[in-house]
Amino acid sequence: MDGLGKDIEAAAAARTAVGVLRKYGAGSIVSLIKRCHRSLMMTRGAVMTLAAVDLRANLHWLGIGNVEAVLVRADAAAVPAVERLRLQGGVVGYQLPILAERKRTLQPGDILALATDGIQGDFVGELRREENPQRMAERILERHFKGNDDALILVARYSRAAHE
Ligand SMILES: [Mn+2]
Repeated sequence: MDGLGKDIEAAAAARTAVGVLRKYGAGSIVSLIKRCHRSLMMTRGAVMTLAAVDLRANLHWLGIGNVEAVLVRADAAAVPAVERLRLQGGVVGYQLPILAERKRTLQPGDILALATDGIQGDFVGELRREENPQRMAERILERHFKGNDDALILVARYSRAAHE
């Protein structure tokens, strides 16, 4: 998530959303966005992208605004092998579209990266299939941090389904 603006009000909006997610984190991502929306109405609002993986290896995501989500498939021959996940317009706490959760089925080794707009958008090339996710995140922050905004990058690799 990224609170609107770059000051203490932006931080307050983001913190409010964090509190909602901590409290209701087990809920569906649609319900979480709605809860955040209600709680953030008294703040400046935030953009946010939520992603959850269920026990059937399905990645569910919902993004309002411009927190980017990129899925890199372990299988380089997959079509598409790299996908920028679709986001919806709006601001949580101000204006929500009709929420449409989306879904992809993951394979072991697939990589998901989430990045706020403090990271330049051309970081996808840094996502390498064989590398440690922490190292990828650190390198992206080093090379693609714009420097005029706060930034967050999260890189995760899906290992295997829980029932295996
Ligand atoms: Mn930002």
